[in-house]
Amino acid sequence: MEALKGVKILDFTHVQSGPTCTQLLAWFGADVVKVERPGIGDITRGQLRDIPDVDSLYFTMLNSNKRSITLNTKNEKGKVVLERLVKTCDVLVENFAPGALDRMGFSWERIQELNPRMIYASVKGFGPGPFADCKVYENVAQCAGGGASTTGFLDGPPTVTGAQIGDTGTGMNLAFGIVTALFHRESSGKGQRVQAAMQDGVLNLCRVKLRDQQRLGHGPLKEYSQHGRNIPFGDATPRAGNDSGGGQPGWILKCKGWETDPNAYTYFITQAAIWGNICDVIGKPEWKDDPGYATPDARLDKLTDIFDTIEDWTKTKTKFEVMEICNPLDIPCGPILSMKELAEEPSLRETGTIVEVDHPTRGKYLTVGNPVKLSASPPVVKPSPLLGEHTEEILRDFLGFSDQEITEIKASGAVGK
Ligand code: CAO
Repeated sequence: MEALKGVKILDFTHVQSGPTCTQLLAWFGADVVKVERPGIGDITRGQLRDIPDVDSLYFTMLNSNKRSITLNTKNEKGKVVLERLVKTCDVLVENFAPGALDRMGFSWERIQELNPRMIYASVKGFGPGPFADCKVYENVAQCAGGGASTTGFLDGPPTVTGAQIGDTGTGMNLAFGIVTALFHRESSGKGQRVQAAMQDGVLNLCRVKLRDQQRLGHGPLKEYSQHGRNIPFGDATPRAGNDSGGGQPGWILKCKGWETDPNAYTYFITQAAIWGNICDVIGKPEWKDDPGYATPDARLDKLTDIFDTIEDWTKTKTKFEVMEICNPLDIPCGPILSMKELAEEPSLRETGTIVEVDHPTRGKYLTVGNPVKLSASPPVVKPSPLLGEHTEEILRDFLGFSDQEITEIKASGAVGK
């Protein structure tokens, strides 16, 4: 049984952040109706295309399990259809530039008048404040949310990460807010406004860096390798390379084959509780009782040398051999897995974390499945809709327009390919 069966979502989202949210709700079984501009649709349909005239992977990987209706919401008949959608649905999700929905004539006040049970959910780049009116994409959010200033190496520029923490991260926050508001509506009978800003989402994911910002006021951050290298701290949380960010020092180390394979590396954590196991495995049993190495505090100023010594050992093993040897000894470590390795990993296919989908015009492709697993409601990932694929059935069956009305709507140009 699909957990969100019966929940109707008016999906006014585009690009990545909003579509991530509504795709998650669709995977959980909500009926997601994606409203797209006739002729154009979500801009990502045509971006980064790998096959001519076929919806891009960018689009298909963000819009599975949805239905698509084309609708020009600036056309008078289009506004009538949008009004019916607002009255029919439980949730409206949008991530337009600030003010776009108001400019269409659908302010929060109007939406409440039309449907007091409506949950109106938005992603914006920034919350209220100096940048509230700005348009924002992923990397802007990473930079404005503290991700970039704390990512990269000390002697390099601020760096963004390939993980879409601004877009997908915020989309997930919004989905959580929507489900919470739906839960609240059960007792209150009323909808509410749900807002998630990308800057807020990134900053939330960077909380350990805000932690370190405050700790800086009380002395150097001793677990940062910068400290061991006697480089003074400035007044803001620095970039920490591959330092672990937690209380247990870690670093990325070369493994066998690193000279030719860019991903022949492992992440290795020198967890205090198993220090003795690490000393044995790397052939340094004398470090176990040496006062200069025996305690975490004593090791802090030698971390670079310690990781160099561990690396002398990891370089003799493949990243998988390191894992096989270290795991039984409870030494936390992890291979650096390439996208190729992840795409081919059978266990991720078995759990549905990566799925193969058959698309009517593209054929088979890989996409991510739901990263959240519900025991009673396992999701089935279906292909994304073609532009306007469900226009007719949504007008007729979902919104209840008569044949005559549908003819008039079509004649007005409000819908169409
Ligand atoms: N019918 C008629 N008009 C429509 C329509 C439809 N079905 N769908 C959208 N439009 C109109 C909007 O009303 C808007 O018109 P106005 O500017 O006249 O109000 C116009 O299309 C463009 O919308 P937009 O400003 O949202 O799109 P953009 O490409 O210029 O900006 C983006 C894209 C992502 C920068 C912006 O939407 C934004 O900042 N969104 C919030 C933050 C966000 O989600 N960013 C993440 C995106 S993923 O990296």
